[in-house]
Amino acid sequence: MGPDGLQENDVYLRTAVSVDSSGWAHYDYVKMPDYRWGIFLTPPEKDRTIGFGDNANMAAWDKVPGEFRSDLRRIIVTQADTEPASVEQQRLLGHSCPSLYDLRNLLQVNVEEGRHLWAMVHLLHEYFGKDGRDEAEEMLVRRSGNPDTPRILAAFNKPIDDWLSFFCFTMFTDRDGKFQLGALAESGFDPLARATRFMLTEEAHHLFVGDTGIQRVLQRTCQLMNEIPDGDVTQRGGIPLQVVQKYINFWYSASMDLFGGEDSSNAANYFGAGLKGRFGEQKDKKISDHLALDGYYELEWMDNGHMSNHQIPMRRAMNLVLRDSYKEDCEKAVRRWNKVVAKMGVDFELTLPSQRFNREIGVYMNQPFSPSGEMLSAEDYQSKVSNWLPTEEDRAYVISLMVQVREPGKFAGWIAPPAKGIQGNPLDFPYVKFDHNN
Ligand code: BYC
Ligand code: FE
Ligand code: FE
Repeated sequence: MGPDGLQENDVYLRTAVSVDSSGWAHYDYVKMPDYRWGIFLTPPEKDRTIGFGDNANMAAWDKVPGEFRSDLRRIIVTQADTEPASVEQQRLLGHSCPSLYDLRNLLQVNVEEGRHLWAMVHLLHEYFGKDGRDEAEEMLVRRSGNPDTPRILAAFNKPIDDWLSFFCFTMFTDRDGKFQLGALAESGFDPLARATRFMLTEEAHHLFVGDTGIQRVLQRTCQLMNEIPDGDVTQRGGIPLQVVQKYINFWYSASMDLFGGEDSSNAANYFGAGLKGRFGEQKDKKISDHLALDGYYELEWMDNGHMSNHQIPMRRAMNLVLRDSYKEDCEKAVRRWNKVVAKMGVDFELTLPSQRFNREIGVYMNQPFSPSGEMLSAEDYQSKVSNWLPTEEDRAYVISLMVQVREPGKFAGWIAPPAKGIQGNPLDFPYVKFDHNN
């Protein structure tokens, strides 16, 4: 279920060879089937203790604590399941890569997501015995988008048929990964903490691919807008800024759902047990209360026909707290993109939709909120939603632009080249080698 074709091509990949911070990355041509799926754990911290919850300050676990076994297994299974799901979603994109540089980045992301699955399956096999092995087998049965055996979380069943979706996914959905992995890196179950810490070092590149990918689309569109001031960029094969905004709305709202419900007893249990912390639980100076037994998170939602204020006890609001860290991170990127657009003299501002918009999970689920968070009537929402989410025509247009570009240094017309190549190599470096057979 990996990338379709491309098994025989030499790909200029980064491979993790050890965990020490200076020398873990090794760059060379590798055929994907030969990519080394190592299991990497960051070095153990001597006398590590649990950093939060009811078991705070006790020794971290190096075996599965019996009373939390099923919660822990469930967290690991949910995390593991997303990794192959993303590879399945992306498996056909190689056929329409906008450049060899982009193709290489796609394949780099794919092999690392494969490795992440391997790292999580290792935990299941090593620490959970038979039921862990059974869960690992199930992982091989589920398939992204399969109506009978879908992947666990909804965003991982949505198709990624074009590269604008791929960039939005790596920007917004991989970024959920950054925050979920960051929360698991705090775990009192030490093997999980050490595995996810190392995964996070790879995750940074996935986010880079998404962030710069969207930025390059914006740059190319603005360039076309400047060349044909009153014209329509679609006449020149560009992607209109409004369409980019709709894709952002789609993937950002789908990724918000990956944090679970706003008021969650699961989240409270995971935190209380010391299984899943907040982002930066140990390092962030702003987090000083590691018990979170006091205080409330206040949130407005619809109740008996009107919006009213609710107080969520802090531990039950941990999904929301994590999501807020995520939102802040996304906002920074959007501000950077807007600077790029403004610098090119184009008057357009990208925004992130409200947390209430287009939700399938939690307290705003299936309610007609606008991207600015306003409650609308169902009819009003229906009449406007084509301005906010990609329509069939938008998708068909974006897909029509997707043609494979294989000549080193050349880029498809809908995207600007990146600022620089990979690992000091020039843009026209053959990042993926094709011969006449493939
Ligand atoms: N879809 O208490 P609640 C990544 C269920 S991405 C479907 O609100 P909880 C990556 C839930 O199971 C990071 N069902 O939620 C990125 C529960 O069911 P039960 C992935 C959902 O449990 C790109 C009920 O609704 N990592 O690595 O606190 C490429 C009430 O749930 C969903 C993780 O997810 C949903 N979205 O939170 C490659 C970390 N949300 O109990 C990779 C591990 C909730 O009523 N997972 N439900 O049967 C977790 O920590 C939690 O399971 C979640 C859900 C945050 C996902
Ligand atoms: Fe991953
Ligand atoms: Fe990732």
